[in-house]
Amino acid sequence: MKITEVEAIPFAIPYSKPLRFASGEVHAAEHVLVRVHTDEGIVGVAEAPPRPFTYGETQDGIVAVITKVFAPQIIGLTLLEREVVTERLARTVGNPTAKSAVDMAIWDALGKVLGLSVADLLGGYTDRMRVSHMLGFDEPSVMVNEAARMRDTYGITTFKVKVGRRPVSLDTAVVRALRESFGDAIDLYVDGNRGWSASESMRAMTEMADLGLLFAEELCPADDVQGRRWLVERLDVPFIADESVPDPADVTREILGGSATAISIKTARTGFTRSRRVHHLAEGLGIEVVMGNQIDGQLGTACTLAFGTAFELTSRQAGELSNFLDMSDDLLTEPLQISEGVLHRSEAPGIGVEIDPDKLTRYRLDR
Ligand code: MUC
Ligand code: MG
Repeated sequence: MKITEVEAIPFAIPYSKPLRFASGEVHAAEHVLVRVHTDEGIVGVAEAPPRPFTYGETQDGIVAVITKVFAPQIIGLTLLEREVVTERLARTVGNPTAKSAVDMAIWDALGKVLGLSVADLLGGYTDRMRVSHMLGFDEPSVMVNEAARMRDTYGITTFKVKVGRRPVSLDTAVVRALRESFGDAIDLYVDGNRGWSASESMRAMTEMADLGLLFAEELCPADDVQGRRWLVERLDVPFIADESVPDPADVTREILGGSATAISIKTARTGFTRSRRVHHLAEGLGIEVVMGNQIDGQLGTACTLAFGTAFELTSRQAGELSNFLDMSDDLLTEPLQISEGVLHRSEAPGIGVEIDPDKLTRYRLDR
């Protein structure tokens, strides 16, 4: 069970439809595939999505920190020493998706060695999650058509609408058009990616007060400390902290400080080991959780699903598990299948998915 090698392979797969939101936009999945090899020939995999606009990481930086810093720190440890790995990686500041991919690839390898799924190793609560689809910036009619396509093709009825544009009416018009088109047949919530000020957020939420939103997420920056507390105190829906809570300590600070009342857990940024800490903390604080999407490919989505299905709290709400549908292709041998608005997890050992070697050869950037 000894770790013998850690690979970080950059790859790029174009999106068929770019995703636009207040803090940035994504046209291609320029991610890093992490492979952790063991002395028994088992290989664990996971992917790191660079999000410079959220965490400051880049594809080249992720490859460099994994191969030059993390690999030498963990080669020789066993798959059971995950807390030692976590402690060693924590010596480097930042780099959340690079750390998380290494952590999840180790869990994948461990599951494969034991013949057990990661979801069962973590908690084994359920085998499925309802899916929530994220709608990026566009005209109201385009976003309504996209939601209709997702409902008709995949049975998805929960939508997270990207907001944070100016004037706020650009976004409130979209949410209203969605509600008017689908009535109560869909659930809606909004994510501002820090695009608005606290007062703009309040104005937008007041305008949308009759639209029955489930949640509001990161409408304004957590660094606007007083403004955000003022906003959160006045809202009558849970306010989800996402990019403002990359670590368990941030969850504690934001929730106890009154700057959020719910959190997004993203395995892309807290792996399995630290997501478990975040989950336990959320349970202890008594706050709601949504399994978020770091604009993941299918491998990253399988990781989110593995973690989300492990616990009652993480599987209660629809999880953001469908952004890969906007990619032109992927790396897996068996594509994930969403039907009737639900994604079932694989029973196979580890994360439960396999990388297609031909696809990897086609999309990798280092050869
Ligand atoms: C999300 O929930 O915010 C967009 C930026 C980011 O960091 O994650 C995505 C989705
Ligand atoms: Mg978000």
